[in-house]
Amino acid sequence: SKIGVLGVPFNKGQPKLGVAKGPKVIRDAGLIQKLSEIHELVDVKDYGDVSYNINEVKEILNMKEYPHFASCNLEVSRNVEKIVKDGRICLTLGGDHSIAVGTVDGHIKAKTENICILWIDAHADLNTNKTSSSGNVHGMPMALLARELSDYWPYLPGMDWQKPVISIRNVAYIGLRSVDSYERLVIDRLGITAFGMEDVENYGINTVVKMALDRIDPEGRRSIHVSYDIDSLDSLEAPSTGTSVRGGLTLREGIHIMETIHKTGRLGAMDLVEVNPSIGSEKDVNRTVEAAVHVILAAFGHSRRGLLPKTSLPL
Ligand code: DIR
Ligand code: MN
Ligand code: MN
Ligand code: MN
Repeated sequence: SKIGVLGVPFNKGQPKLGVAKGPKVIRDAGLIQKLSEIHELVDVKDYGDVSYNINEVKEILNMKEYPHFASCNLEVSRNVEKIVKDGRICLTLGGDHSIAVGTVDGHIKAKTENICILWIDAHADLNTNKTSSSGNVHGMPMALLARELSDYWPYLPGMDWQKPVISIRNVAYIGLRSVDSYERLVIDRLGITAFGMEDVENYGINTVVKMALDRIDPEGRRSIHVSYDIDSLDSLEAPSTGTSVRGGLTLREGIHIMETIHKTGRLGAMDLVEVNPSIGSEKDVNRTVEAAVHVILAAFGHSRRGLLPKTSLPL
């Protein structure tokens, strides 16, 4: 398979600056080399980091750093669209989760709308500027992407390129355990497919992923976008992230999700966001980055069963 890696060192969707160093620490852990070693057929190209010029658009009430958010995501969308059109699965390294507006938009533009989204997160990221109590844009990307929520937004200058064409029926959550009250209302009213930690306990992770895929892509012909917030994992597995919540997915469950997605053969794009190396001890950071790398390698076909040797030994 062909992979394109894109870094987005963006931190303005939330207040903790270190998340901009996510792409660097994940690359420094040897990601590109490890991807290319999964098996002979993997072809990895690193497209480097996104940079952007700030467009002077007006501020939006209760959306902190809105002009940066709008400007950066336009560049993210252009880059992801190009990488997917190059015939590669686009792996975007964040940065905070607000960059998923651009990654999903770019994926949609490259695949002419025929996509579905698996949002792996402790949080629903489904606030609008009216419901958010923090004003942090990383808590809003899913609400910006969903067609059914477009009437709840004011006009957003500098975001005309972003069309909310994805239906919330083609979106599923896994890992939820910190959902704000208006987010809960939206999930219930719109009947969004949302598997919280209690569902992982009730059904097990294998059944949860299968049920999620069955809901968002019943015919098995959509390009799958996985937006993976590292805070979906338990705080013990991924301590170095801005809004960690205890009682989350184990790394085994996190890997299992991506192995299952890999087996569909329809992964189109993946985001790995919210790794913040400025949080916690050196040991915490290494543990978090290692977890991120494991999850990514599983997505691109690394097998825990091991591979047979390439050449046969004269045994
Ligand atoms: C909260 C936290 N729901 C907010 N969201 C986070 O600020 O809107 N998302 N941490 O990742
Ligand atoms: Mn998130
Ligand atoms: Mn989160
Ligand atoms: Mn977060």
